[in-house]
Amino acid sequence: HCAGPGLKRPRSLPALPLLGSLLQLAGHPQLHLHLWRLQGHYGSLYALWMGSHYVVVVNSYRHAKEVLLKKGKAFAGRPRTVTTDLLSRGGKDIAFASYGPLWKFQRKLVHAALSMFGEGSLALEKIICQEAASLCETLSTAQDMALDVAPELTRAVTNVVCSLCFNSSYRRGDPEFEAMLEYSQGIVDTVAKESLVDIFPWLQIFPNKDLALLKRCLKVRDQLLQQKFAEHKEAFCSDTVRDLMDALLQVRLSAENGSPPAPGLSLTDDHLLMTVGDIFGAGVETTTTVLKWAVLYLLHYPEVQRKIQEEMDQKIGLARHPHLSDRPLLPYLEATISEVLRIRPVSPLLIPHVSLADTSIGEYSIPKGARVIINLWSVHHDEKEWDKPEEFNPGRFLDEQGQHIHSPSPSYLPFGAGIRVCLGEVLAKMELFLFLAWVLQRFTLECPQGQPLPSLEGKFGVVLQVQKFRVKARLREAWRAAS
Ligand code: HEM
Ligand code: PLO
Repeated sequence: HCAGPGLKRPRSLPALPLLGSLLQLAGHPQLHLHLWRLQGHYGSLYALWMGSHYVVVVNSYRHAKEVLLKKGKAFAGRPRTVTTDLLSRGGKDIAFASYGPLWKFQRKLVHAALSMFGEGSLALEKIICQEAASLCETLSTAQDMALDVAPELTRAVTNVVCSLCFNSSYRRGDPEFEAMLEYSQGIVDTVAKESLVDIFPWLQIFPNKDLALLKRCLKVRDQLLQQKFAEHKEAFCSDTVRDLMDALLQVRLSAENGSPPAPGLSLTDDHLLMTVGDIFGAGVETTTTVLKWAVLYLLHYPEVQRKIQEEMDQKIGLARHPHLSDRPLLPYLEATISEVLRIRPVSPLLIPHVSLADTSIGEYSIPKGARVIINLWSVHHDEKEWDKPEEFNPGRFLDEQGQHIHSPSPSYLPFGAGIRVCLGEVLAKMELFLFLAWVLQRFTLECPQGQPLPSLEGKFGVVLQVQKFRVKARLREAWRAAS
């Protein structure tokens, strides 16, 4: 393509015909770290070829904000890939659907439904607190044992989204929940990793272990979604909209009665299913991942944990449970959550964006159809913006008066920004605050005796995963004395 006047093309990694820049990428499973390191040689914005796809990698917040905010609409597309097409039935969801009237409509619907049932509502706070209480119950029965907290955290979070999406919940050991854990792990392990099948779609004609696993997991997920869908259709009554599934059915009903999302367009069953699937999947995997990272960092930084507990003892005491309205009282806990989201971004490369027209980023020309990867890891670890970026220091998110601030640097975008910004930010922050506050009011989390501190290294994928680890939850003396 032709660079416009005054514009230049991004510097490109070496590329071979057909293979593209594969030789520079192969053998680096931690793609976010590799793309971050390549800046040293190619500068903060560079290009590469994934097979026949032209990809631009953005590592600085200025360019990231130009893509997401200033030119949000020009970069609002999504690529089609083999794995995300399987996950979303060819982009019939929200996250992996390209820009268009149906995507817009689905986003608006979910946004409205989330504000109706969720965000800020007392009903939702009550559900989260109920799950927090049940989580604390489990921790106290497993006291002083080396417990794998991951399934417990996942169940707590799952039950919140489950009640939001399906007006249902899971008990401990529920076989449907165990099945969900297994299929979701399989999906996270295989989807949207810029893996070989996504770069070379023709590879799917050969036997491929990952692709087979993904298909197997999707079959289980689809059965589960389908069953919930059938139950909701059966019980649907337009007077009482109980959850997101009902809300979507309701909108479809009114579309059938003459108000379609856009002329000639309609929401099919697949669209409804994939939309709920997105919210359910995102609702579970993201928030759980952050909670796991938070617990892991608290094991590594006991002084941070102590400070959170001191703040809680002073501001809330031990005679009552934490509420959402306590958020302004607990700036150090809020700062800790912000720092976890910085140092281990859930979505280290966001979801790739695609340019919908010839355009530019900074002084670089970008052709229509380019895939743009925003490296959030680089944005959150930029040494020009963050003092000792690898150091875990919640204090960065406090001002001189000790109040929580959004960010000390503009180089902070844990939920993305612009028209593709995360739909679940408010919900996720409610959950993170309440779950951590409830647990830390009662327990001190420790590394089991005689075991080394678990690794802080993440595992790259569609979310930045935490490696398995065990925790000892010790009931706090103060709590024991108070009750
Ligand atoms: C998209 C972060 C929780 C639903 C995203 C994106 C990020 C993100 C970085 C991609 C933005 C982009 O591609 O430009 C997070 C973090 C979370 C979280 C850090 C937890 C702490 C949630 C929850 C939900 C959710 C709880 C569901 C209720 C979505 C959806 C999208 C999205 C549907 C796709 C939006 C679109 O493509 O239009 N999120 N998220 N997220 N998130 Fe979240
Ligand atoms: C997680 C595994 C689920 O089984 C399916 C699913 C649906 C939506 C995805 C989510 C997974 C991973 C995190 C994603 C989310 C949509 C938006 C979110 C990609 C694959 C983020 C962080 O961008």
